[in-house]
Amino acid sequence: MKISKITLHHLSMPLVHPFETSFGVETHRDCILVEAHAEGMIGWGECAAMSRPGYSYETTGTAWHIMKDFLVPNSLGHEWQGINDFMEATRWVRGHAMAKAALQGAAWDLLAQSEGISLGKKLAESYPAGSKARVNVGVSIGVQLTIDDLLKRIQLFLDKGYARIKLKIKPGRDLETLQAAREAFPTIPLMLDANSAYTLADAPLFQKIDKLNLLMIEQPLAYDDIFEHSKLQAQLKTPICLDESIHTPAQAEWALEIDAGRIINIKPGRVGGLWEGRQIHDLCQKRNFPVWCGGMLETGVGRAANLAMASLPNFTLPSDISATERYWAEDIIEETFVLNKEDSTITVPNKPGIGVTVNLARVEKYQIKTESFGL
Ligand code: OSB
Ligand code: MG
Repeated sequence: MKISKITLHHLSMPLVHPFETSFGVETHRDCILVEAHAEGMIGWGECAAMSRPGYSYETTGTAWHIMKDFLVPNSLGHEWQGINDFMEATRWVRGHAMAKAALQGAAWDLLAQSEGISLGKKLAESYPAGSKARVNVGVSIGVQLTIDDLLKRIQLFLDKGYARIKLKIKPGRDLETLQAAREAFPTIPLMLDANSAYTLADAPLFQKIDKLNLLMIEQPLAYDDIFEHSKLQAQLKTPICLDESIHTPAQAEWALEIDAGRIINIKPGRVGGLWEGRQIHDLCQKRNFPVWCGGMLETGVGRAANLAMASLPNFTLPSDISATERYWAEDIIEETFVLNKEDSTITVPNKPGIGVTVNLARVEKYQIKTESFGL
């Protein structure tokens, strides 16, 4: 296979509801879509980088630069067969996982299309159990203005059928909020995500949170740490889940080795791509640690790829892959992802490739910048 042309699309899409985390409030989601042409097919990938370097050092600006000046020129005209072959041309680029993952995503879409199978099937081809048709999902709720607002929002999503609720916390909006949620909903699968807003000096706070019977505590400490997470995990019975801290399969291995956490949130963008995400899935499975797929407020393109990855057998915990309506009044794909209320799942696309159709008119509507490379 040879990619002859790549178009980058920088979009800015209005979210249906502002999303507040410990690193800021998002009312719009900027993203870059990669449109890769090869042999009469078009493959799509989505770059998870956000407009500001709050979650990660990558931004839509850095990703555009890295793709335009290095990844795209090296990928164009490069003859490849499997995905490892595709990655060979850009392996020399250090870091910039989200930029790389976006291009790798488009390559996976092309690869699965060329074989006439869904991305889920393609990713699962070497697993005896194959891939799942439906993926367990939950919902991630941002920091709300008041506890009352939060309890209403939890109820809203429970009524829609989401079985697992994740609450964002930040300093000053943590213990009291979590206690109120647990008191109002004593038995639901509940978890928190601190997005690296705390330090080891906050261990006493987490010991109190430890009593709330949460599913997991996601990324309490620094985005580049595993050492202090291991010190904190030793003081808690609730499993720590690592998100920001894990950038490579090797780091996942080290974290499990030192008991820095007992669950890993896999985001293909954060770890460099679906190939790396699958590696982490495999190594966790070997050690009997469960994984789940995190979300980055993706459009339908990124969500379709996340669903395919989360259909692998060891994605046993509910993923942050919610229905289209939770994010967008109007998505840029034709399909709408809906929650299967009876079992809190979303059905994995089964058409060839990522299995969704991009609506180019809507891409154009939300586009703030575009550039094409190659012929
Ligand atoms: O930490 O998991 C996170 C969104 C943007 C950046 C980081 C995170 C999130 C979410 C949203 O929690 C998950 C979703 O897409 O539903
Ligand atoms: Mg997180």
